[in-house]
Amino acid sequence: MIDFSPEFLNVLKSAKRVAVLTGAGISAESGVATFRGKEGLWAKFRPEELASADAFMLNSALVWEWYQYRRDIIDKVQPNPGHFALADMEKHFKSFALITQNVDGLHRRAGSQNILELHGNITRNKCFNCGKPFIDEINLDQKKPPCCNCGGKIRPDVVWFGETLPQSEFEMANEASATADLFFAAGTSAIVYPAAGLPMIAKRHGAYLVEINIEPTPLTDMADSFMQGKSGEILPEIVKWLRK
Ligand code: BV8
Ligand code: ZN
Repeated sequence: MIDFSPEFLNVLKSAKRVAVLTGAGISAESGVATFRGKEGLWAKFRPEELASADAFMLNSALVWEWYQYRRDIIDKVQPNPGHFALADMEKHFKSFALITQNVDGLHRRAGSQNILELHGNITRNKCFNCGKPFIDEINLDQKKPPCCNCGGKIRPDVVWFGETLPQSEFEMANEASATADLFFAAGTSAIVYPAAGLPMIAKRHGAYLVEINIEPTPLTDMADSFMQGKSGEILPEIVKWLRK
C-alpha cells in the first residue's frame, strides 16, 4: 500500500480536469524496451540514426528493420496494470486527456478513449511523399522497400526527429495541459520536445504536477509530488483512492 500525501489526495479528490503525459516507461512493464535505458532500443544506435527522415532516406532498409523488430515485440505484449489504471482513471473525472509519446497503441488496447498520440502510431504506415495511408502488408523480403503508386517510399506513420507533431493532437494536448488542475507525467525522461514542455505549461497555469518515474528526471525538481516507483504499481494505487 502506498501512502500518498494528504495534499495530493485532496487535489485528487477535488480535481475536475486531469491530463496525463506518458512515455516509454509506462510500457516497460509490458516488456517493451524504453529508448534511453541501458537496455534501451537506442543502446546500439543513436536515436537520430534510426528515428529521422535522413536516416530513412540514407538507409530505409535498416530503419524498416528496426520498426518491424519493434512491431514484432509489440504484437506479442499486453497492456500492463498502469495502462489499465489510466483507462479506469478516465471515468472518474469530468475532463480527462491522455497525451502519449508512445507509438505502441497499448493505451487504446487497455480501453482508454480520449488519447492524443503526439508521435504517431507504429502500427500505421503512410507514403512519405503524398502522405496517403498504406494499408497493405509490409514485405521486407522484396529487394526494394515498399512504394506508393505515386512513387513515394512507404514509411511508418510516426513522428521522427526534426518533424512536426500532428497539429490537431498537439493543439489539443496544449489546451488540455493549460487547463488541467491535475497533471501527471508518467514514465517519460522528459527530454524530447515539444512534448516535454507540456508538464511545464500545466504547472505554469496552476496545475498540481505529479511525476511518476523509477528515477528522477529534469522535471522532478518542479513537480509538486514525485512518486518514485513503477507506473504499473503506483497508478493502480491511485485508482483505488478514486474508488473510495
Ligand atoms: C520537432 C519516434 C521541430 C517514434 C520519437 C537537435 C537536433 C534535432 C532536433 C532537436 C535538437 N534539439 C532539440 C530538438 C527537437 C527534438 C528533441 O526534442 N530532441 C531531444 C532528443 C533533444 N524534437 C523533435 O525533433 C520533435 N520535432 O521538434 O520538430 C520542428 C519545428 C518546426 C518545424 C519543423 C520541425 C519530434 C520529436 C519526436 C521524435 N520521435 N520517436 C518512434 O520511433 O517511437 S522520440 C522518442 O522519444 C519516442 O517517441 C519517445 O516517446 C520519446 C520520449 O522518450 P520517452 O518516452 O521519455 O522514453 P525514454 O526511454 O527516454 O524514457 C523512459 C522513462 O521511463 C525514463 O525516465 C525511465 O526512468 C522511466 N521508466 C522506465 N521504466 C519505468 C519508468 N517509469 C515508470 N515506471 C516504469 N516501470
Ligand atoms: Zn504516395
